[in-house]
Amino acid sequence: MIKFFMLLACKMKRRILRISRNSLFLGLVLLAFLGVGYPQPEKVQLTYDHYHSYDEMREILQKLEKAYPELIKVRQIGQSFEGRNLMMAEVTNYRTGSGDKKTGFYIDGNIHAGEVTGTETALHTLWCLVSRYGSDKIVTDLLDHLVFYILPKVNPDGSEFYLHNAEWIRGNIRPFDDDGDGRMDEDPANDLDKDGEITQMRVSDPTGSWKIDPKDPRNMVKREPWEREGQFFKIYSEGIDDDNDGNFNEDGTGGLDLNRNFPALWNPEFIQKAAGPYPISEPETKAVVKFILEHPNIGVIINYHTAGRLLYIPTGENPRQKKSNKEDKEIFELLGSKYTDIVGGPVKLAGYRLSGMFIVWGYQHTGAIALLPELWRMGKDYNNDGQIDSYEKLRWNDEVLDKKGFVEWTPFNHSQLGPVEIGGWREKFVSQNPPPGPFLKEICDQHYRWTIYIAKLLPRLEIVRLESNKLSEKLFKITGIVRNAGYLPTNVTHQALIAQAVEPVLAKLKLPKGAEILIGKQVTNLGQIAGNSVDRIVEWLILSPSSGEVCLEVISTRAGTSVRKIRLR
Ligand SMILES: [Ca+2]
Ligand SMILES: [Ca+2]
Ligand SMILES: [Ca+2]
Ligand SMILES: [Ca+2]
Ligand SMILES: [Zn+2]
Repeated sequence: MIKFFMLLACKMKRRILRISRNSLFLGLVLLAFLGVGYPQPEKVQLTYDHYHSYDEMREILQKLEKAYPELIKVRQIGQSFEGRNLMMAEVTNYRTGSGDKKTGFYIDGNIHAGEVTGTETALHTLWCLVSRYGSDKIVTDLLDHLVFYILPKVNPDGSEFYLHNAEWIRGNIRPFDDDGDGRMDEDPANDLDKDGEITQMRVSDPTGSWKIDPKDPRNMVKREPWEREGQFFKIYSEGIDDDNDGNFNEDGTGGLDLNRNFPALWNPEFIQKAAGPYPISEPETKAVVKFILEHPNIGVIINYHTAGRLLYIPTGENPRQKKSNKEDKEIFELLGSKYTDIVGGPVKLAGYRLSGMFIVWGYQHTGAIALLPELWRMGKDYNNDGQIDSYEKLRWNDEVLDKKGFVEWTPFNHSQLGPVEIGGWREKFVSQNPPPGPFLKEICDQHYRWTIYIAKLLPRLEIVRLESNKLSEKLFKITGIVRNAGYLPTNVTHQALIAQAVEPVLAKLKLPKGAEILIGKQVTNLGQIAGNSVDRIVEWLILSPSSGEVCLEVISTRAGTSVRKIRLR
């Protein structure tokens, strides 16, 4: 502790020396500040130069919690298959009330093992929120009224495996029979050329269906059906056919897809591959579902993925009535168009072709605004036609990545295939995730800005006035004026009503001892209150022998709780 203060004093001294003119005054202010016993927390730095491992993520969360104890509480919401704690940061200004009394905004990343950009985006959002509290007016206001639940790694086992092995992985780590041959994980990829990356192998073969692109020999293109002359190739993923079934790398480590394991529109393996034996069969998905159901205040769910630079929104379909919720579709479209403005990517509907998806469950079963941004798309659309073709990718590799994103085809003597060439795109930190650095930072910034935009639309219950009028001796008229000061209704979505996920807004009046209500109810049901709507007026007639205090508490599942007191007079 003493060391900490000495360090701080040293820093202060250096700062004071730098300031020339008003140094005495400022110095006094700073010393007074120190003397009162409010040392400024050591700032926690967040870097974008690499992808954070599970331990590094945990350390960042713990450091932030230590630096901003009035804004963050870190907790574990469950454990992964391998026993890692699923670490979540709850972020709100605790001085204005506990999290469960505020609208909840849930954010997670890295449910797919390799989509580690989601972890960084979640950490960046967390870091921005706490480090800007007090200096940024909007963030300050949001943390005073909302609670963010941030889970940077839904699938920490898969994430660790992805970050520390050459082999690619999508699901969790639990052994899984990808190819249905009755054996689990029997043929993983192998980094034959030991460059830390699984790329591709091309093998000259007259029956092959690929050929070298004459426009760029790095590129492989499909052989035309009529082509007889020329050199043709077969392409395999880099590795050995460990089980000699003729396929390469068809059953690697793990394989169960956590984002097909949620309890909405779930289907068994023979319909939806990698869905798992039953919904929330996995500890990771079960923990997420349990947490969300235990926090009915959650009005928004953002589930970060990486492939495509686009936003998936729910269709807005209401499965009970087999029709779309018009008002919800409009909200999704609004958030989608804002996504396109800020991030630059298109918006797609998360159709029901894919079963057991988190956002479909989040929307249909809990009525949350549930969104799935795909954070990254490699390459550059040089001719602005909306597509990035292989030449644009290669040009981007040459000009922007200094040719480091593509492994040049290099001869290799394969134990089963004979002479092959190994090469192709680097998958992990070029194709699936951006190379660390400015690309990553930009993605984090853009999605943070979009998150703030959504947060600003959330409902906000306020008691704008509470009045007491003495009508006669012992007789008082109490008037409360209640407002939803947000844009969205107190139920957030229409689906929340269909799914019975929200309670009506209740106005509860607490009276001083011996008082009784003559007209009005102790608990008044205000139903749901639309955003930007006319104020609700609640009135009571009270008989009270003494001039005590009345307290009005207005409670909503997803629009927060507001409390106000007044003396009878
Ligand atoms: Ca197998
Ligand atoms: Ca497997
Ligand atoms: Ca390799
Ligand atoms: Ca095989
Ligand atoms: Zn994904």
